[in-house]
Amino acid sequence: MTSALRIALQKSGRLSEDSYQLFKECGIRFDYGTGKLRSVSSNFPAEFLFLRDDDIPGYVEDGVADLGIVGENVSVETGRSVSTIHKLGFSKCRLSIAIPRGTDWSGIHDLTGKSIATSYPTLLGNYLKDKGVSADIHEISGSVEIAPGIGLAEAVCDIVSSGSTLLSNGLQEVETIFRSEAILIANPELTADKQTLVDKLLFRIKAVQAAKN
Ligand code: PRT
Ligand code: ZN
Repeated sequence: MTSALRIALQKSGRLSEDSYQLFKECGIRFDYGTGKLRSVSSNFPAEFLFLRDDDIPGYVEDGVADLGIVGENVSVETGRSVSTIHKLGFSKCRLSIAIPRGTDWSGIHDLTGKSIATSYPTLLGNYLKDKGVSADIHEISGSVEIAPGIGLAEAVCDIVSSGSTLLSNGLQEVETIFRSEAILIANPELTADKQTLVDKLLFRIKAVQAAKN
């Protein structure tokens, strides 16, 4: 007998509702939002695990889950060995550098020798290295936008969607370093049986997306 696909979804956050809706539109039913941490689908061979988004790439790399939905920003930042098998088109955002409003800006080299607060040290570090800029990356796990105002850093590098959080913290966006959306990731060594199930699922996802365009 084929074992069910294990699919890791964000428990509660910006990816959760759209991830659930996607499976619903694919005709795959499971309990969601009940507080349970796992749920077996009643009409597709799949079991869903509800986790923090940051943990999903690791679970997929280790094979605890076969598939997962995360932001591309998180997948790249964690650097886990997972395959990106499909872009899902929701939870779009960008990772941008921002500085206090009114500060002069002539380009990324202005950050040389400055300190930048971020929750994305890998993505930022790679970008700065690529541009030949040497700056001090200060890693913090949340409320990054507050850092310049309290003297913790001279700039920030954070996720932006509408831009209103930057605005209300007196910051201006000066450079976008990465564009992200929700992606479907997979363990790179799925069994042939599981790959057949993934292909079935992808076929449905593509049909749902095509119907929307
Ligand atoms: O609890 P858990 O760890 O699972 O969730 P989380 O709090 O780490 O993540 P969550 O739910 O906030 O975001 C999940 C994913 O959604 C991110 O990894 C991104 O891929 C994507 N996403 C899309 C966003 C945003 N839009 C977004 N606006 N993630 C975060 N934000 C934050 C941003 O950090 C900033 O504080 O929203 C604020 C800015 O929003 P604007 O609209 O004011 O610019
Ligand atoms: Zn998270």
